[in-house]
Amino acid sequence: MRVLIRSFFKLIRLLVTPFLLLWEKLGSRPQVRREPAAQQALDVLTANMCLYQFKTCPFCVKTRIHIKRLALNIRTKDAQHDAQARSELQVGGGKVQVPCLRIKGEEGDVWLYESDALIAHLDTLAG
Ligand SMILES: N[C@@H](CCC(=O)N[C@@H](CS)C(=O)NCC(=O)O)C(=O)O
Repeated sequence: MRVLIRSFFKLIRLLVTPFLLLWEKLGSRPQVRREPAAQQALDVLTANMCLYQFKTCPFCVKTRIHIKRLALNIRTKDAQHDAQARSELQVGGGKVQVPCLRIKGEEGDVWLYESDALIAHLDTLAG
């Protein structure tokens, strides 16, 4: 029974994946254009950030689209297939839940979970 349920969800995921990726492709155009100096200043801030994510997680797709719309340059790590990234997230953040934004700071890193909170944080950052 368990195998059947697992296979069912795997099938659903397989069917939904192309639509998720299409949604990301179509929705990812930058909607912000900054003066080079302003973009550079933001790039300095976002250089300390890293988004831990899964390629086909809908919450991650939503977050990646938002990041691209805000024209933010934030590195991503695949916590699904990259064992090291997964371990960093588990150890540093305390749980494997994506998306999670790691913000490196002098007094330690902040691990920001929950896509809505993360998006709100990035909106504030981008002005
Ligand atoms: N409320 C969370 C939901 C995030 C969530 O459910 N993420 C799933 C992937 S879609 C997850 O991290 N699952 C952990 C796992 O599969 O190991 C958000 O908006 O970020």
